[in-house]
Amino acid sequence: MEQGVIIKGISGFYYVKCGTNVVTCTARGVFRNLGVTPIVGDYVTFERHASGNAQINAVLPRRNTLVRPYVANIDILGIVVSASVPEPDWMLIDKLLISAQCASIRPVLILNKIDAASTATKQFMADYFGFTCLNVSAQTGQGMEELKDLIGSNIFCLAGQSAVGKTSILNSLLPNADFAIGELSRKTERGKHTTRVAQLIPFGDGAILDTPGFSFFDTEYLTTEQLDACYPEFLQAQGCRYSGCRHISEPDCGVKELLTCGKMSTARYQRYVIISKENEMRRKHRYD
Ligand SMILES: Nc1nc2c(ncn2[C@@H]2O[C@H](COP(=O)(O)OP(=O)(O)OP(=O)(O)O)[C@@H](O)[C@H]2O)c(=O)[nH]1
Ligand SMILES: [Mg+2]
Ligand SMILES: [Zn+2]
Repeated sequence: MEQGVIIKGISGFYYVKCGTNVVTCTARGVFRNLGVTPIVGDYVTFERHASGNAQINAVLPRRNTLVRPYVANIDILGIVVSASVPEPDWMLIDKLLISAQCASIRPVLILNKIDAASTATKQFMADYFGFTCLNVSAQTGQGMEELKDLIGSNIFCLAGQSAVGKTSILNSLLPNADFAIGELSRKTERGKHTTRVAQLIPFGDGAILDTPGFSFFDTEYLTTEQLDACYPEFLQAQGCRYSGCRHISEPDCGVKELLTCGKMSTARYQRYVIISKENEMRRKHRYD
């Protein structure tokens, strides 16, 4: 039995990196019965058969799993935001921040295309109190040294909307890489989903995962406490009159006081309320 890490999966075939080799494996039928699908980032054991086929036997316990993008065993989630086009979807960004933190993955915000930045987007980034934010440009190379330092020996996953420049960043970090990048649609100024599958690429003592862009996303079911723990802003709050305060319509709410004294952005708070209500809906449906 050998062990390796899945670097890519395409229609039932898994590419497993084992030392310097990459072995193409299928997964045993038993996975389907157990409802376990091996995913990129998984450590697996596999066996080579005399026929030349190789088969994954087991997925080793995961340190963490993300659903969007669907990858495992990540140290840092690099949430890539475009400083120009496509226009950032801040709700998607907030939800990605939440999902990373709930999976005990450190999120960092990477503002790419800083060479073509709109002032509005730069201002919105200031709303993200308490998170690491890096300004970079895959085009000019600005900020790439800092990004390299940040990646270090970590497993670093790039995530975000289509055409924010995830693959461009990867190409810029790897001197000889030439992964396909895509234009934006001229009419809609949106991405064309150039990267189709997640891929793990060794990088120094760590690795980078490039993933397909997406625009729709729901967080896992969360309690108010779990959700609140994802907002570093709330740490500055003085406390709420009611325990179990949802910070929506309750009187003497410490979180709402943050808004009046400018310690939390109104836009981020408004999205918090939407996410909180979505979670409440899901909680209700769970017990129906
Ligand atoms: N001005 C500018 N354009 C950039 C920069 N980085 C990427 N782009 C452009 O943005 C477009 C999309 O880049 P990609 O790297 O394909 O974006 P992606 O996030 O990988 O997109 P998907 O694979 O579809 O999810 C391309 O036209 C790039 O040339 C940058 O730093 N500055
Ligand atoms: Mg891409
Ligand atoms: Zn409150």
